[in-house]
Amino acid sequence: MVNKTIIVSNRLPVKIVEENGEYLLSPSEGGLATGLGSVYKKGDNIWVGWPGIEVPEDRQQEVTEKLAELNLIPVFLTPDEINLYYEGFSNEVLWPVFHYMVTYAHFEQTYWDFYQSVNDKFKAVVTAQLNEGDTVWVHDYQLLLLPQLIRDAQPHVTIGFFQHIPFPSYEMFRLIPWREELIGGMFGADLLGFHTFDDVRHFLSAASRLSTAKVSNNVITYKDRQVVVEAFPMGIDANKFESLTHDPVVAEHVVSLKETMQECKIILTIDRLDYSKGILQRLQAYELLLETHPEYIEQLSLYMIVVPSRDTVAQYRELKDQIDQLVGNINAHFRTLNWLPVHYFYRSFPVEFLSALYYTADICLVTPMRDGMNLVSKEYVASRAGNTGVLILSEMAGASKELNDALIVNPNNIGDVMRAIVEAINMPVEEQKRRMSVMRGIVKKFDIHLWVKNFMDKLDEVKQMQESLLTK
Ligand code: GDG
Repeated sequence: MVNKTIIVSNRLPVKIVEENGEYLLSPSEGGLATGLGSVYKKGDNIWVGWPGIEVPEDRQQEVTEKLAELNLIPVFLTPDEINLYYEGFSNEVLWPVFHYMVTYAHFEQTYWDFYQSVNDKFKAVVTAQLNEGDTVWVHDYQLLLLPQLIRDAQPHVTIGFFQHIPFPSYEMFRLIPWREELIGGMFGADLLGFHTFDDVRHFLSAASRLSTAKVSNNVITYKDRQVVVEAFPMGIDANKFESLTHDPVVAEHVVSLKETMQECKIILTIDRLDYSKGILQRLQAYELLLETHPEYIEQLSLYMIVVPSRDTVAQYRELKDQIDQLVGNINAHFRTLNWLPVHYFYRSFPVEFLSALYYTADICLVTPMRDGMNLVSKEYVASRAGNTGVLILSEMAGASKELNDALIVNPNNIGDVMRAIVEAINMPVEEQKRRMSVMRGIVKKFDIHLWVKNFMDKLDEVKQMQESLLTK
C-alpha cells in the first residue's frame, strides 16, 4: 500500500453555498490552500476539516461525495460545537491569550468540554483514513489536542503540527486553566512548527515548566519519544501576486483607482476585523498626522479595508462600532469639498482588486498589536514590481523578523507610527527602491512552496532520526 499524507485543519479549503436546495462548491484560493495544493491534490493524499456550514444529517452523504472529488474529507459540526469549540474555546480562550489580550478571554468549562470532544471527533475522522506509514500534518490552534489523540490511536504514524498564530510567553500561557493538557496534546507530534524563533522559545519554556519533559536545544524528550520544535516562517505565493499586476482586470482597477484618488498619495491597510490587528491605534496615528501636519490635507488618503470576521462575538461587534465612530469623526472633522481623508470599506474584495490596491498604494501600513506572521505585508512587497513604495510594519508581526527593510514601528506608540508615515511620504525614490528590492528578494525566495517543502523535508528527517534511535 502506498503511504499517504493527510492535511488537517479546522476549515477545509473550500467554500460551500446552498443555492436552490443544491450545494455548490468552490475551492478556496487562499495562500495556504495554494501551497498545500501540491500535497493534498496528489495521489491518495487528502485534506480533512469542517466544510464551513451546517449540513443536515440527511444531506451529509451527498456533500461527502462532492468533496471527495476534490480529495477533501468533511468533519461535520453541530451548531453547539461551532459555538462552543470554535467561537468559544478557540476564539474566546486561545485567540485572546495567544495574542496577549487576556482580558478578552472567557475560561468557560463548557468551552473546554467541547474543545476536547470536537478534537476527538476530528481524531475519529482522521484515524478512519489512516494506515501505518502515513503522515499527518495538523494545522493551528483549534486542534492542539489532536496530535496526541492520533498518536494514542496509531503510535507509529508521522505527525507534524504547525501553529499559524503566535505562541505566547509562559506568563500568558500559564493563565489558561487547561494549560498542561494543551501542551500534552501538542507533544503527540514529531515536529512542531511556528512562524518565528520567539514562538519556539516560548513553547519550549512552557513545555519545560508544565511537564516532566526534558528540553535540550530545540528537542523535547517526553515519555521515550522525541519532539523537534522549529521555526518555519510562512511565505506567500509571490509569483501569483507579481503576475497579477499584469492581469488586464487588475490594470482596469488601477486606472479607476487613480482616477478616484486623483493626485493623493494612498496609504493602504487591509485586515480582518480583529482586535489583534491594531486598527483603532492606526486610525489614531493618522488622525494625529492630520492634526499636526495640516500640509498633508488633500495630499494623501487612508484606504482602509476591514474584512468582516467573527462579528457574532460581542467584542468584535464593539470593535466594529469603535472603528465606524473614529472613521466618522476623522472624515467629518478633516474632509474638504474635494477630498476624503479615509476611504473605509467593511467588506471583502476579489483578489484582483486587492492586487490593484497593492500596486497603486504608495505606502502600506501594517500595524498589528500581535500577529503570527502577517501575509498582507508580504503580498504588498510581492506586488511592487517597480520596487517603489514603503512598507510600515509593526515589530509585533512575525513578518518583521524577515522584512527588516520596512519602517519598523511599535504599534502602541501612536507618535512613532505617525512619524513613520511622515518618513514614508518623504522617502526618496532611491531609498524606496533599495529597501523594496531587498524585501522582494526575500519574499520571492522564501515563498509558500519552499515553506511546504522545508516543513515536509524536516518532518522526514525527524522521523528518520527517531527510527535510527529505536534501532540502536
Ligand atoms: C493567520 C494569522 C498568519 C484579506 N482581505 C481580503 C483577502 N485577504 C487575505 C489577504 C491575506 C489573508 O487574507 C490575511 O492573512 P494575514 O496573515 O494577514 O492574517 P490572518 O487572517 O489573521 O491569518 C497570521 C496567517 O494566519 C498565516 O499563517 O500570517 O498571523 O493570524 O492573504 O490577502 N483576500 C481576498 N479579499 C479580501 O478582501 N480575496
